[in-house]
Amino acid sequence: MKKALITGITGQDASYLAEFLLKKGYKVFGTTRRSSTVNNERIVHIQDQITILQGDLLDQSSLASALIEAEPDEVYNLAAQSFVKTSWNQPVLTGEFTALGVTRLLEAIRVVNPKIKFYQASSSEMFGKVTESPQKETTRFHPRSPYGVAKVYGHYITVNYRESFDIFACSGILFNHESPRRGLEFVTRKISNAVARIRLNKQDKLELGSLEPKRDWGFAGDYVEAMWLMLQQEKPDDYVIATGENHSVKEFVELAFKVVGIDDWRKYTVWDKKEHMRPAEVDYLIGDYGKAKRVLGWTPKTSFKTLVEMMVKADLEREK
Ligand code: NDP
Ligand code: GDR
Repeated sequence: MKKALITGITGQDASYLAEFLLKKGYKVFGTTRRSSTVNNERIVHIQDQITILQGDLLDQSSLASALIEAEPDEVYNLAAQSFVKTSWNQPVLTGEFTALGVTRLLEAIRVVNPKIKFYQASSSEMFGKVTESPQKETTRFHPRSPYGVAKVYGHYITVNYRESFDIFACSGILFNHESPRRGLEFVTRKISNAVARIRLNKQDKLELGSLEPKRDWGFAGDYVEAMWLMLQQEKPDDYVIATGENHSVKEFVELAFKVVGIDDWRKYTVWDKKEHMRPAEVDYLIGDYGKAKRVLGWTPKTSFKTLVEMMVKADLEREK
């Protein structure tokens, strides 16, 4: 039986990856940082099948202890301070978690067992102010937030440990992926949740920043398979994972309201609100997943329309 350890097991992606690996017959371990309240809503349905260990990206010895205890074949580093906007309020902490945290984990792997295969959750935010479209593995990075800068560090330290110590380390450059389990502060879930609440007369308005940014939005459940596939190859490498299609925030809003039968979305939406704008914006992202398709045999399965419907319907159920 193969063993996998996932950092950030309470997060969106980890919940889907854990389900996926359990179905493949893996023994799954997940790390959490200590918290004074229970924080397991995304994994409560599979919690009795997972072994939870304590591990904080700020504390290298806790990561080494988790590796010693779990003895994993594969480690998926999904833990991070992942909300871009917060990274301007907490730039140093974001660097500690999202950048140096990767080195702490790689160092723990190097010392405990360098044969462990490693997946790093890199991001399309590294492309930032894009220099070409669609973006692929060779596109130059120009991050636009402390989060994006931290992810560039995480990406290159992964490449460096692969080249320096021959560690099987892969970096998945994933474009935005969403689900009904997405955190409420991210724009897609903020919209789906507000639309459901407006439909049920529990909320009056949806307040947003700019409606113009375009993102390549996929379904998280599809993307975790690509993470696993990267670690099943003969050689470690880096891959862009995306849908190859992008849509504006405005299109997401329009479609989400349509799902609940509201055509006049403008009546319920306020935008260009200063508190939701960012000091530097990423305007346009669209990914080329050609390499992943060619080498991994991976393609996205869920369309934009299906994703929006899935999220709005799940929020309607929850809010009822
Ligand atoms: P989430 O924000 O849902 O989950 C992040 C996880 O990291 C949570 O479990 C959180 O724990 C944990 N965490 C945060 N800080 C620490 C710390 N110091 N030590 C240990 N754990 C910590 O993120 P997603 O599931 O959406 O994303 C997973 C990864 O993929 C992240 O690294 C993200 O940056 C990256 N990514 C995500 C994309 C997306 O569109 N979803 C796209 C590209 C990359 P807690 O519950 O305690 O806060
Ligand atoms: P992003 O996701 O920054 O792309 O990072 P987010 O959903 O926060 O923003 C997407 C775009 O929508 C615009 N926007 C708003 N965003 C939020 N959160 N709230 C608003 O009210 C709002 N109004 C407009 C944003 O400015 C932005 O342009 C996500 C995270 O999961 C990262 O961890 C991951 O690396 C990247 O996706 C790929």
